[in-house]
Amino acid sequence: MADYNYGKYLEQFALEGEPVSAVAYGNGHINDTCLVTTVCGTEEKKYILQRINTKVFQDPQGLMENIVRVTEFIGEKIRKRGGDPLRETLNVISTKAGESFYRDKNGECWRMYLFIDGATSFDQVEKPEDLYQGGLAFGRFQQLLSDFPARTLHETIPDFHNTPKRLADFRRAVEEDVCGLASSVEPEIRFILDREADTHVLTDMLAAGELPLRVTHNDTKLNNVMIDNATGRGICVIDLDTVMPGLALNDYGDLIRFGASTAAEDEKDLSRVSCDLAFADACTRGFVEGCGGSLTANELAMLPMGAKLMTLECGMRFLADYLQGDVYFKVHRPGHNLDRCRTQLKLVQDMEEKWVELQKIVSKYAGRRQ
Ligand code: ADP
Ligand code: GN1
Ligand code: MG
Repeated sequence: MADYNYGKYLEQFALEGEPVSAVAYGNGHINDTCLVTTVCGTEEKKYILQRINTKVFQDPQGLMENIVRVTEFIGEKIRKRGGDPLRETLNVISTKAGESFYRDKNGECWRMYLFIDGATSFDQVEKPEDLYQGGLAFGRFQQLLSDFPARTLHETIPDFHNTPKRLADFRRAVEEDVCGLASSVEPEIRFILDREADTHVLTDMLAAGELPLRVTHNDTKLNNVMIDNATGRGICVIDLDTVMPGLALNDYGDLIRFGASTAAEDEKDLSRVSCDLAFADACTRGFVEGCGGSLTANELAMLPMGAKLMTLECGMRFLADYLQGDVYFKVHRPGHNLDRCRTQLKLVQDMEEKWVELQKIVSKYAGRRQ
């Protein structure tokens, strides 16, 4: 966002105080995020300004409508429970015209949130306790939305976690091979195609009525939870762009994909990448507890499959993007998406080798759910 003149966006919003700085912030792969500071008398206020990625989210109006409704719904519950709705949910700052976002004359869409101060979003796991807290926060988030009218939510990215559809998109990227890179990544392509039978296991169960459709977050990376610096508690789930009807298994799966990995998502040295069972244990304990006994027997039984499929799906999305010339995920170096794909495939392989242990972890917490 370095080239933007933020002033003209900031003046559109109903902020407290005068903006004094705006700096690029965070490590998301999708939106452009900026930390804004204002001064109000002797007091400083902080906000988040984001440019919504409208290539990825093509209906910003529907997306913001979802976010406003979901955050108000959660905020109300937090208030009733005596919590702090200014820190325990995102708070959208309206524009001076009373809108939830501002569309500039070039069609770019901007939104603002209150900044959640005194809390950290971890890009890399530092300790299992953070994973437990992350799992707990995402499980609770799903619970808080269990009585939200799911059908009234806009589907912000259609088929977002439809893994068979993702595989079809991946195949097309390989066949089209627009950058002429496919022959250099044959082992990775083969690894993915060899697992075709797995890709539709959960969607088949959903279609057969064996898994429930819930309101889910759909992007449950640890860095989408704010962990309170003082208490160590996961206080707020952020990055709500993909909240829509989905599978609890995908939220669990993405949590494990990112949280149980021993290395960064873009680690180049694959010998450092594996699925850590203590990390997986902490994520599982938190998530199952956070869901508060609501997961069905089928959901519990399929949790390891959720972890494997979310990781495989993410791997194929990174590789498809590499083959298509890095058009979706932000990249910071040549081959970045390929490096990311390779970590995901390494994790899938490791999960397959540790399948029995992963099932044991799930059984341990599944038994305690009532
Ligand atoms: P992306 O979709 O690009 O991942 P996010 O909404 O997750 O965008 O924001 C990117 C990062 O900005 C987050 O990982 C977090 O560090 C920070 N962030 C976003 N919203 C807030 C907020 N309200 N308060 C504090 N930090 C935030
Ligand atoms: C993106 O927005 P961010 O960085 O939290 C992506 C997720 C991927 C993730 C991989 C809308 O998440 O689906 O799992 O990168 N979000 C979208 O790190 O595509
Ligand atoms: Mg994010």
